[in-house]
Amino acid sequence: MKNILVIGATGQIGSELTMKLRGIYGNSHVVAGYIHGAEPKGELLESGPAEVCDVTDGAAVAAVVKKYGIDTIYNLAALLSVVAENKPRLAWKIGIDGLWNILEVARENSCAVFTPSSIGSFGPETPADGTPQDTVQRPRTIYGVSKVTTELLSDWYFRKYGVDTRSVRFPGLISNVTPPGGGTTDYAVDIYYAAVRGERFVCPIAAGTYMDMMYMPDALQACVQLMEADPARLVHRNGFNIASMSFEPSQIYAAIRRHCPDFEMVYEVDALKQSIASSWPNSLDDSCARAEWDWNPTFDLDSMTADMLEKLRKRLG
Ligand code: AKB
Repeated sequence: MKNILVIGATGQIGSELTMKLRGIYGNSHVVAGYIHGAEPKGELLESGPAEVCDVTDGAAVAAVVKKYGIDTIYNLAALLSVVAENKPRLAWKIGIDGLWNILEVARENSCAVFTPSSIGSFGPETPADGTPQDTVQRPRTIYGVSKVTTELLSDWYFRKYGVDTRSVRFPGLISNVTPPGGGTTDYAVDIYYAAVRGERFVCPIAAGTYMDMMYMPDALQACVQLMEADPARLVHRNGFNIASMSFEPSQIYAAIRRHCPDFEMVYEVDALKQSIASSWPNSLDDSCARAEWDWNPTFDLDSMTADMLEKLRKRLG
């Protein structure tokens, strides 16, 4: 990788990934792509190039790719699961019509492409525990349908045209920098903000609902490590299962209570979020990622909780 374009650079993953990539490859080699209304600010804006880059406008993306001699695109443009369920046409336009544009630009300009998939690509018929890499994918959400399509279309571009497409299935991502917006797993971020602000947390997900989660530093490492992996070792390409922890609401609550003994949580289950969460696996088997590109996460629930609380306390006071 020499010249990288991050599309969605101001979003939950993009804001941190762009800075990590600039740290590795040099500030001037990583372009922050954003859309109007989500302009970069502060360090993200000042440390390197930034360009308007809307996935629904293929010609504009191609112009940025040519201008900077881009060879690698991180395509992070997407609506998360809950928002997508309420705006299905827009979710498809960004997730799939947009992906088509990106893959065409990549084909014409010899770029590698990373477009994340998700645990949302699975459905209720998928084996819920130790979900295998290659298994049933019959999601019930438009988000999941678009993620399965993302995996298949990306694989097809690799087989048909040799475009170097690679991706992981992200679990719920937990970060202390940019909050997520409109995901089913967002509760696992919101709960830390409530704890640090001294507020009672109202949990929208029912007790006993397990989902895979991951701390952002491990997720960023996965992106970089997969894109740097030796292609000769890759049996799979798009949609590697990755995992580092799986928990249900009372377990994250208990982990936070060890630091904040007065913290309170009550349940007020949100029907849409719960129906999505119940259709997703409990825990993925990530042995293919470990074998094919040495995936090896570092944070578990307790070490993530200690770090999240420390960082949020510093930032929020
Ligand atoms: C969501 O909840 O929609 C996302 C995801 C797991 O893909 N965080």
